Amino acid sequence: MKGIGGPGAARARKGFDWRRAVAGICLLAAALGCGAAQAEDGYELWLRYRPIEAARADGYRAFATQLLAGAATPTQAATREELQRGLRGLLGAAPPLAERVTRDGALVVGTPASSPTIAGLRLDTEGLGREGYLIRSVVVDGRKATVVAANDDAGALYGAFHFLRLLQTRQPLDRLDLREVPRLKLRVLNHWDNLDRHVERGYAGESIWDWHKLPDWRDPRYVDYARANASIGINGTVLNNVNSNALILTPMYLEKVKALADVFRPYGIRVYLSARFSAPREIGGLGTADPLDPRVRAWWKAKADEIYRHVPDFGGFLVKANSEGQPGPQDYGRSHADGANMLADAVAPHGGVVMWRAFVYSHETPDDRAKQAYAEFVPLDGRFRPNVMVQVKNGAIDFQPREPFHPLFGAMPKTPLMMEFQITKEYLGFATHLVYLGPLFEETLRADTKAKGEGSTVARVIDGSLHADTLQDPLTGMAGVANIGADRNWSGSHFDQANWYAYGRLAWNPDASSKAIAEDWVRMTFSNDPRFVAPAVGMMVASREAVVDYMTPLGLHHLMGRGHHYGPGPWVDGGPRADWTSVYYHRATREGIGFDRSASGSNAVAQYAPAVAAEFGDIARVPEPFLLWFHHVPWDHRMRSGRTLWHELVHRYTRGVDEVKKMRAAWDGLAPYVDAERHRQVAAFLAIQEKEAQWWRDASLAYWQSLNGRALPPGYAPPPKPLRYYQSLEFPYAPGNG
Ligand code: GCV
Repeated sequence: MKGIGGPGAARARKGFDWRRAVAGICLLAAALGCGAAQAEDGYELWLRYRPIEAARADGYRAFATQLLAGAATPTQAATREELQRGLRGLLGAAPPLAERVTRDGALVVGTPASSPTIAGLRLDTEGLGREGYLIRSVVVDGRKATVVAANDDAGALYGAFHFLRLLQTRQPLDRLDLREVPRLKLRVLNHWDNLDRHVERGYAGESIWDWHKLPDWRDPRYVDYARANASIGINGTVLNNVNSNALILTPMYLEKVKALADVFRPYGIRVYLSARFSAPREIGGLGTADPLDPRVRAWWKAKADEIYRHVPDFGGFLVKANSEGQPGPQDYGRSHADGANMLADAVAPHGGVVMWRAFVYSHETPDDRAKQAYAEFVPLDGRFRPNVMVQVKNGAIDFQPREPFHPLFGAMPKTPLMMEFQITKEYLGFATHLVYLGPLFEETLRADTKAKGEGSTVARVIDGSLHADTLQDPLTGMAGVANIGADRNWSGSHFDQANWYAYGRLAWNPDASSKAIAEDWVRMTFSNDPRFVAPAVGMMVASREAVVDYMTPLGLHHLMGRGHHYGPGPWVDGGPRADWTSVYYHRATREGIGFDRSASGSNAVAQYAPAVAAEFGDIARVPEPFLLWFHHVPWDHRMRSGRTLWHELVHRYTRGVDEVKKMRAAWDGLAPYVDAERHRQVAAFLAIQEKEAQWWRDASLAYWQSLNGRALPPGYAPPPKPLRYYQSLEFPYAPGNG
């Protein structure tokens, strides 16, 4: 591809030369100092649309000399408005609107129905569905043009955002031939937001949903939320916490839900609700919520009808049932399938779906917690209605810094499985630690379940292609537990915005590269200067491994403070449930450490396909990052590095802290390329991260030493404080607690 300043760039135009005028305005702006990096608070996310540097802007203007985009529907209007806003910001002025291509360099956006120009081009839009799009360099009536074409307004909206991204990331525009179709149908955010605006596991302030003022006050921020989501292809949002309150289903709240749905609709975003299974009792006046009771079924059907009267395109229900104390069908001796199917029948006439979570475990079940979801759900394979998806967390425990993929992936060939990732960093340093989750998401999606031989990746399970023989045209989807709150920068920190962004891009294409996504995000959010881009992306890509090292190296897991999950707590023991303690998971003794999930232990490995089970179950073959997840290992066990396990653990904890030090130094060097306001906050948060990484290392090592009685290998600094100091720390007001 050629650069952006192609032959069209320098072509003189007849009449008023708006490009020249714009260039003049930009020069004036630069002279007035507007070109300098100005303080930014992060509100604009990756949709900043800052002026393209003068040397390149003319080249880009040559590809937006006119804008042909309808506004006959709310989605078309939103698309056109976004293009005008984006091009105005990037190029200094929005191109004039036109009905026909009369100049070289027109930008034509729409569908064959909305645009006669697009209809006339007879592009091959087959297979694009409702949401796919093409971006092509074409010739219209002898004039060069760029067309963003789709079958439906939603696809054109996504294409418009993609076109803007090409400019934002400084891509060439002169020979475009892009074709994009989302691989997953439902790309959904899960807000764990309560009606009192507390966000469970939220680290970005209170909920953005101002329930009290809704429906009359619709905060303009809701539109920006919708724009940001649409820009990365997110097409659904579950408004309330899975630990749900039945009040959300009452008429007063449905009015509020309707108000939000009306704001989001033009951006292709459907609203869903977390349903409390016991709602028929709590707000319905029934004495039971038994899913097989005809009165209960009738109540849910009537409730669904009522919801659809408010929100005709309501997406459906998300349900957490019989998990962590939530009500569910098992309270009545019924199965998860009975519960899910009852709700599915209620929403089916309206085209709704049910996302039924597989995050179930009970401390009354004596078996390894990691095995319980599989044990409950695999026998139900094939027993769910077609409009039910079983929503499965990426790993079998709970969003740890590293987990092997959940054994349910690949094990339910007759049931659509939906991925659930956690974007908010409950176990990864809350908002202050810079941890880019793209590599974590990518690692799970690329993991090979081997359910049908090599190449049976998790991505192929969730996109439906792996089980195409047993599931025809299934629902497909991905859910991300949102990290969005009322904080001005949305996510609690500037770099946490990248996790929202990466989630959306990977939900669109689960095979995308997390590194390439990071690069796009860095360019859009901060700067295209290569002196900034490469080091910033480098920090992001390294950050996930760093947090694994300083929190839970080599397959350790669930070692954080009790309840709030802030900071190290490997000593956590006792309390109401063994499976909410750390000692349950690490099983460290004087002799060794780790959870034996091999055949000699809980045999959780047997839940994986035989080839994977053989690998995970063999201490000589298990990938070292999962060693202590699957095996109880003597401290003197020889690692592939030649170190003993104890030495390797000390090495990795220390390496994690060192990596954060490197991240800090790298960020310090990036000050010239970032506005001072954002630079200062990231630097301050990195300082917190370094302090807390050190704390994780020191507290963990002090605790392991108290069990194994070993000194640190030579050259490693001992923990500066005694174990009792770390154990004495308490954080009753740590944010996000449930
Ligand atoms: C919404 C973990 C979290 C809980 C969360 C639960 C879930 O246990 O700590 O806050 O509850 O997962 O995913 O349902």
